[in-house]
Amino acid sequence: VKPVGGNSTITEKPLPPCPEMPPGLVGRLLIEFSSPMSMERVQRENPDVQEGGKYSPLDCVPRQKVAILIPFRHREHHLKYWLHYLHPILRRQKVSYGIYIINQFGEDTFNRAKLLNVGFLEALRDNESYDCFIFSDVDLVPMDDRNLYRCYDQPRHFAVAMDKFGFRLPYSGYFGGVSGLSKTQFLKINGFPNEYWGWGGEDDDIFNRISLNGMKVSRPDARIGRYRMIKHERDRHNEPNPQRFTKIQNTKVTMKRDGIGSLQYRLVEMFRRPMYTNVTVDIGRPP
Ligand code: UDH
Ligand code: NGS
Repeated sequence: VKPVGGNSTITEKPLPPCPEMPPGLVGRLLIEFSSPMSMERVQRENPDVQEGGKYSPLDCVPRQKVAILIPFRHREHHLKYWLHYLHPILRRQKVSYGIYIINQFGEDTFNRAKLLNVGFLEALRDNESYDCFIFSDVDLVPMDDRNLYRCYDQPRHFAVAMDKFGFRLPYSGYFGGVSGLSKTQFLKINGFPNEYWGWGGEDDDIFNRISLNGMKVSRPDARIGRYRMIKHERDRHNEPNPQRFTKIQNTKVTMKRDGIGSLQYRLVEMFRRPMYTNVTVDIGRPP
């Protein structure tokens, strides 16, 4: 108890740790993408989010600091919906987090996994104390806030029941859409592969890395891990990669040389918007 002038006192009670299961969750959510959305509205409805899309609960001490990384190029329309739905969910979940949009510079072939490797390093450069990394596609919104965006004892796959797959896992080794690894788990698998240019296979390679390093994927119950995907056409410069089938056969050999340890890129710019931090990066092009 600190005396503060006169006879008034302020009692400084230490904050409790944030609960395992936050009490303010609502469960199943109504998610739709037909009403128009604007960044102004997202900002207006999330006044407690700090510059750069950062937030920390005020009434408890979070157990983890979570960097949420989104691979990105030309999907502004999807990003508005993602931010609109996710900021309130993460707030109810009592997550301490920062949102990072990892934007691929130029128009060469897209490379999702390499962008996520860049996101890992750039988020750590921004704040050394992140200990959990969640990797989310920009077009995937959870339909239940009990699907907690934090890290677990084993690498986590969150998007287990997507609408486009009839709310089921498409195959048992599926690790796409939304996943999360602690810093230690991520470094143990040498991060993600840098050499998957174009669509497909990189998530299977990550699954292989996890298994080959003696870890096991953890998942929520399919009744809770439900997702809606914003419907869209195939992007330009992200054609299916014809090499993906042979590449995923070779993870055991390639993961040693290809990963976070061999990542090369050129940071083009980094700037903060009210609802997110943008990291624009030149990751080169396929050989
Ligand atoms: N992404 C971009 N821009 C691109 C490509 C990909 O931002 O040009 C990001 C985005 O976060 C996206 C993620 O990478 O959610 C995964 O890419 P994707 O959405 O293209 O992959 P998905 O499997 O779709 O969802 C593949 C094309 C499906 C075409 C269906 C036509 N009816
Ligand atoms: C597998 C792909 C994965 C992809 C998954 C779902 O076949 O990268 O389909 O695709 N693996 C290979 O191509 C080797 S989806 O239905 O979302 O287009 O995530």
